[in-house]
Amino acid sequence: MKSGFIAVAGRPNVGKSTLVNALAGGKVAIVSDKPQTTRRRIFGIANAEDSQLVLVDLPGFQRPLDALTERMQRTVDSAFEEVDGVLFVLSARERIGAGDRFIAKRVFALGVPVVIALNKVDRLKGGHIAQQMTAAARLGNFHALHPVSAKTGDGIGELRDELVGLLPDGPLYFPADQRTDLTVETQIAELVREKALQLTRDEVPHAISVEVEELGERFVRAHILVETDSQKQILVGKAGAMVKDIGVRARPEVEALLGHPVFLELMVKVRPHWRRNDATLERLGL
Ligand SMILES: Nc1nc2c(ncn2[C@@H]2O[C@H](COP(=O)(O)OP(=O)(O)OP(=O)(O)O)[C@@H](O)[C@H]2O)c(=O)[nH]1
Ligand SMILES: [Mg+2]
Repeated sequence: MKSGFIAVAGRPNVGKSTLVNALAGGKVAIVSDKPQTTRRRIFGIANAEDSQLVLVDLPGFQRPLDALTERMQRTVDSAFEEVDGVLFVLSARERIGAGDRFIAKRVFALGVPVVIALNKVDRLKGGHIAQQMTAAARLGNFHALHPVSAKTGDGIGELRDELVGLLPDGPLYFPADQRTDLTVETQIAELVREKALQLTRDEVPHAISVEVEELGERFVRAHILVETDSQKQILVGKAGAMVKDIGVRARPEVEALLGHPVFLELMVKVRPHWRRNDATLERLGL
């Protein structure tokens, strides 16, 4: 049995979580077009007959702005301590630049193999991909470089085989049918947050957090936390239209996760400055 842990590093929004989902063969991490979607460490587990590849999905590298982003960056730093390799994700759709070089400095100094995934190659011309691969190759002494599309699945099988090849002989760290380490409550909270992120923009997505208050047989109650009254108005929407829409979008996925129908009750609450409040962050598991 080959088993071990691969940390997934990269700038915000390059597609780390989408890639983890593709590699794990199912949704473990939420995804959005807003940067800083991932706030906590999430294991995405790719099980096979003779291997268990644990992908450590992480927040993107960033300059900390408040207690939340400080904790997020600490999560990234500490995740590098005991891994068998790093999957360094780049976006082929953006200039490979200073932000990527900053991360490269960290990951290439860890002393473990670094596999580069040049993501989002779908719909890009061959010449452009080749150029980006050349730029990516300059970042450091990589073990392998794979152009992939987490969205279409292009190159994912090859990348998974490459990563499994880095794993030492080891035990099963998780039951072979488990795909993530998140609790059911956290998975539900994340699904609700994903839908709220899809429907909001500017500063609002960053001010949203979700907490499951009650998980019953056929009933889930969750709070959508925001920081100000005006954010609350946005999330509630005209005559409750927005919060209703979030519920309509989240419920099928919550039901798929639980395996049965549920009544999903969502309430929007103001929790001033929750991003700066260590006690609240602790409670939210961040
Ligand atoms: N075209 C294209 N879009 C992609 C691909 N992979 C991810 N995306 C999009 O890129 C955006 C960011 O994806 P995420 O997976 O949330 O990115 P992330 O790196 O985890 O972002 P953070 O958690 O915020 O650091 C989403 O809109 C995805 O749909 C891809 O292969 N091709
Ligand atoms: Mg993410």
